[in-house]
Amino acid sequence: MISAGTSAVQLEDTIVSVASAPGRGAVALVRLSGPNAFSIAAKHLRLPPPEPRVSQLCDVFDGEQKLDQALVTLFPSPGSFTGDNTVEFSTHGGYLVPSTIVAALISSGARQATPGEFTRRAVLNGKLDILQAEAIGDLIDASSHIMQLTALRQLDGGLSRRLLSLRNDLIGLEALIAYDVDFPEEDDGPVPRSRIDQAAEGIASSLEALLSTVPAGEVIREGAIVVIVGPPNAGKSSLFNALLGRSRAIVTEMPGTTRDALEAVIDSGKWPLRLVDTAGLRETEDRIERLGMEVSERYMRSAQIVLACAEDSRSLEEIVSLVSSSSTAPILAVLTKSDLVSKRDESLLSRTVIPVSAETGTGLRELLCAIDEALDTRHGEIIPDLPILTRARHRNAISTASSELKQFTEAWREEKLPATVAAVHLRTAVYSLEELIGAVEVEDVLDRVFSSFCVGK
Ligand SMILES: Nc1nc2c(ncn2[C@@H]2O[C@H](COP(=O)(O)OP(=O)(O)O)[C@@H](O)[C@H]2O)c(=O)[nH]1
Ligand SMILES: [Mg+2]
Repeated sequence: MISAGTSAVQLEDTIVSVASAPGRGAVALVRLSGPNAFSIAAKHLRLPPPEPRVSQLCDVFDGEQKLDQALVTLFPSPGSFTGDNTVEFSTHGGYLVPSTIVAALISSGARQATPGEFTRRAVLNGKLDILQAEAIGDLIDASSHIMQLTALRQLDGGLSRRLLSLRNDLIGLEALIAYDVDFPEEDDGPVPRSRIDQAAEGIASSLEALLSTVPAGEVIREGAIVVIVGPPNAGKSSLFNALLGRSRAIVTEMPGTTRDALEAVIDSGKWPLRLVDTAGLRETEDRIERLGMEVSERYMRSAQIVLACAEDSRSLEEIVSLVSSSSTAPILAVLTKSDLVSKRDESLLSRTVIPVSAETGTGLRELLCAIDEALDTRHGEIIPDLPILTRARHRNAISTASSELKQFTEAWREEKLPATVAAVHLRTAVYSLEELIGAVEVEDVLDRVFSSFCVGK
């Protein structure tokens, strides 16, 4: 289990913080947690303390001065978020009221919590594992519905269970090797080599399956960069606005209006998209416009999808070939202003060109579907019940486990090393999964995980 024995973790302190975001709002949440939470709270309430887990409207005082009328709820240990005695004050919102209550509680012996300290205590008290704690951070930071779902699934323990079962399989494999080493001449014969091979292969392919979710996890977390490029005046900014469903980019009839890149998030389809409107690509002497085009080119290089836009088929071909030379991302050829396309041009439309009109809205839905399909092809479809790796920490630990397992298998198959030495690789693989879940002493892992948390969580 996790040891809490370092000075950085002062579990005996009672900590307090405003848990809601600062600013004007109807209500705010002040959280007080630790061994003295109940006695500290009692000093600021005149009524006898409320029943556990029942919210009660109480006046909150600082000495003789009334600070607020708040709903107060007591959560006795261990049945609280942190696992310690906890008091939650649902106070009136705004800048002043919650902070005066926090100040009063601090004057009675509580300490201001550090970012993520409540969740950290929940981990140290065994209420959550580290993956679940990370899921809370992800849920708070989620900017798309799929990130929200992924985080909730991880909070529910989906990824933890998957990793625990892989860890147990690895330990099973270790046991087979140990048996083989200890009793090589048993009556039943040693453990058949094929059994060990199969067990190792099964685990290796499960680890690979998890690793294969990394690119999708990255897109889910960050959003897929979808860059709109094309010659000036092609209707790129109009398409950007139409896809966003609101006016964001400046649209004019003057070529060269969009000089920088504009980015906005679309979360209406399967994948979260970071749509980028860029400056038109053309030969120019204008220094600022040239800088804008350099930004376009940079975006194109980091894009997951490029929408190559033009209003006639000849310039569309040109822009598609220009994009192919500077981006490895899938390119969707988009024929803009389709409301203006002449009959002759229409006959040229191939199935690979998506005609859209920002003016009438025609083709926008088809374009969004094509983007989702291209992302499915590139990153694999999002399978609702399969855990997805969304953090570099996960990827690193599972890569380590996978490569250690490979080294074990090679050494074992070629009988290069004694089995006991080969088994050291298995131990390292087990350790890296345990570190990922937080089943070993991992103060530094905790520090890394909680460094990005907000205060009050
Ligand atoms: N008829 C029609 N005109 C459009 C459409 N999209 C853009 N335009 C016009 O084309 C001109 C250039 O549009 P804009 O979005 O600024 O192009 P950009 O330079 O590629 O960003 C503007 O006058 C727009 O009103 C469309 O779908 N249909
Ligand atoms: Mg523009």
